[in-house]
Amino acid sequence: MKNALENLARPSLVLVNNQSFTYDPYLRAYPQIPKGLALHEIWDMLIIGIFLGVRMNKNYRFAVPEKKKIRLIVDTDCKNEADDQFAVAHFLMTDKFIVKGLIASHFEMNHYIYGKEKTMAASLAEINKVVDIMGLTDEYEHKIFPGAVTALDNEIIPNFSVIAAHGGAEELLRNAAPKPSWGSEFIIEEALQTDDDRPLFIACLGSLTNLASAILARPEICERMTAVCIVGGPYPTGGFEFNLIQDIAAANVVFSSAMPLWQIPENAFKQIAVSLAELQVRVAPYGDIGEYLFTQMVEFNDRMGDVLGWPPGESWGIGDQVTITVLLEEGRRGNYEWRPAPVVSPDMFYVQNPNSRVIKVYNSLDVRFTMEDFYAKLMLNYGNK
Ligand SMILES: [Ca+2]
Repeated sequence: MKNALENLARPSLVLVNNQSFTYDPYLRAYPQIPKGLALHEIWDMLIIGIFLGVRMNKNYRFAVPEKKKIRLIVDTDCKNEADDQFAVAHFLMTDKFIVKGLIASHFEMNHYIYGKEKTMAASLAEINKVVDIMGLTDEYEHKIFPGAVTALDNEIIPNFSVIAAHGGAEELLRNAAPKPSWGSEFIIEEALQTDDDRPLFIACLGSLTNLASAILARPEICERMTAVCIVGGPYPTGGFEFNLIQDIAAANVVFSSAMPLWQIPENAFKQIAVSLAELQVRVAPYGDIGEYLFTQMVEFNDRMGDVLGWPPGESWGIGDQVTITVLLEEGRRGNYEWRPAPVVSPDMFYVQNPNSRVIKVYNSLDVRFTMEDFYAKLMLNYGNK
């Protein structure tokens, strides 16, 4: 297997690699977005922007009205299995989204391939790889950030029963400590900036550590952005779910916070099922990115050949893309309900917290809308390559 860290040799990330992803809150040494630009730099960016715009949108015979675009941060455990890569490609081909940054999440509860405290680095390398293959390296060079290496390390979980008994969002937030990273710092920076008042969303496709850390460090960001999270088992009971087990404490922070939350639980996100034959026909022929998305999924499927439980063999629950679905579709579709945010128990069951705020919980998602939009964008942007 190729070393997942080799892609970190890109100049903008050498510092990250050398520092082994440790974060020094005093140095604040994460890649800075330039605040002031010389005239020739602005001209260069305009030329690059025009070039990229033509390349990415040359066959879109429509334009998304500027006022209907949204700012977006994508937080992804990109190398965990094989579907985040599809979602990243879908986000970057969608004109409604102004992708301000991509953050790498850890998946430490599934560290067996990459090793302990190396899963975030694997995600970071994979985000860079997908962006490079799509030909967008220059556009996103300063927009890809390492997240936390491990989950929150606080005492929320052991204290859960006490916290739940006291109805406690406030107690949860008081007991939790953030795990700062360049990713969580970027969330805060983007949420608190005042230059662009278009709505800000964060799509969380993996563990919630980075979002929870940002909330704990600067709770005022909750008034300035909305979270769309693929997390949790089906209601009303909950139970095991992969993203949730990565950091149950972080999920409790997000549920208990004041940030508007659209939760997509497992019974909803698993509805986006595709077959490998479908992907061979609809994805693999379209550019280097189409070939990569398909082959990396087939390789992962082969690697898991002796694991009987999952994946099923020739299909995939391509769940991460539902974050795109809910941000693109009409809001009055009625495929969700409003529920009081629960507290999550150590075994991932939902415990009702009658004092909590309400969150939007999706119960169904449109597979046709999701996948046809993705296939069409892939064909329009990479059909001749
Ligand atoms: Ca994921």
